[in-house]
Amino acid sequence: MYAQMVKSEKAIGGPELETFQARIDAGEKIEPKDWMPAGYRKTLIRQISQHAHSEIVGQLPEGNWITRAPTLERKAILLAKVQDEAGHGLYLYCAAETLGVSRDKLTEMLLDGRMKYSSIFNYPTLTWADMGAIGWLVDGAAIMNQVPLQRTSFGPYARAMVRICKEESFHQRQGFDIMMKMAQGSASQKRMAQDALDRFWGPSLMMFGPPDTESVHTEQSMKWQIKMNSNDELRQKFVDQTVPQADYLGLTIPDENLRLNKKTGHYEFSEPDWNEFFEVLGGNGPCNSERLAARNKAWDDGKWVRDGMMEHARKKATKESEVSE
Ligand code: BYC
Repeated sequence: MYAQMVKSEKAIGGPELETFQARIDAGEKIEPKDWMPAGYRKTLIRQISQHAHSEIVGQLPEGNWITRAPTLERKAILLAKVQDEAGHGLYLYCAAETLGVSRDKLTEMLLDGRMKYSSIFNYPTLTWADMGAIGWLVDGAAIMNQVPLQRTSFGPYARAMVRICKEESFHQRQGFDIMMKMAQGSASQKRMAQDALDRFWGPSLMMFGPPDTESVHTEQSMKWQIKMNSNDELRQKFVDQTVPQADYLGLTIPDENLRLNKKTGHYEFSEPDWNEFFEVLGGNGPCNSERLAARNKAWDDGKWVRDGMMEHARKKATKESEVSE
């Protein structure tokens, strides 16, 4: 359906499409009221809302550890981080709404499983070291993907990304700080840190999406500058950045094939388990049903608040219209 839509627009071509592409190639921002191809709008809605949903669902694995943080300071930091993720979700839903879709509709599509969120959040957080691994690796991967998106062609998305990236870099540092503390701690703390790295390494590589050869959207999205890099380019950058950090921590990346290719200056590494990735995308990851159940419960439990707010707004509007008459 998506491919068909894009194809028919290409077939139609025409001056509008050419002018649109020329604006993008010249680095101009596309704003919500500007003309845009239906496929561009649809791709943005899909990507921005998948990103927004990821921020919201992403609160769950870390939220799981707020009550069990080892110190008051760590608890305050984790609480602030999880709140930041909620804020990121809100900026992104607002950016998506400028494209003519309502936040309620997007939420409905997340809750009934029609829309995706990042695969990474379907893995459990088993120990406190996982808070370190998530900050270091998951936020690290997110930054790698999102820094270039500050230059994406759609204005509201690019602007939302500026603030998100600032906060994500704080998140990444707090994760690295936890890992450093654990890696330099007792033998059992170091084991916990290594175990968290072992479990989160593969899923973090999967965050960048399938290999370029299997990516459905990359080619068109890069042409429209909705994506600035391909999945494999960003995955490579992430590995190149992260391996020296693991060395610094004294931890071992769980990949026997990992080696620096001196000629290219890049690390060679094993592909993650792509069968597992597609299983997780299909709803069969370790925590998919738990995550969706938690979001559905939150939505149902919040109904009385939404109803109360709507009623309050309705009464206020009625009163104001009576006064103005
Ligand atoms: N998980 O053609 P492709 C965060 C889907 S970080 C789930 O390459 P695209 C956070 C893809 O949607 C995470 N689904 O797609 C961090 C497509 O399916 P549909 C969020 C995935 O869109 C820390 C299909 O596979 N970040 O929020 O060109 C704390 C084919 O893939 C995944 C973003 O969303 C995945 N890992 O590229 C808290 C960044 N990978 O839609 C929160 C913005 C692929 O056709 N998004 N799929 O049914 C992007 O940059 C791109 O959407 C992706 C995928 C790189 C993720």
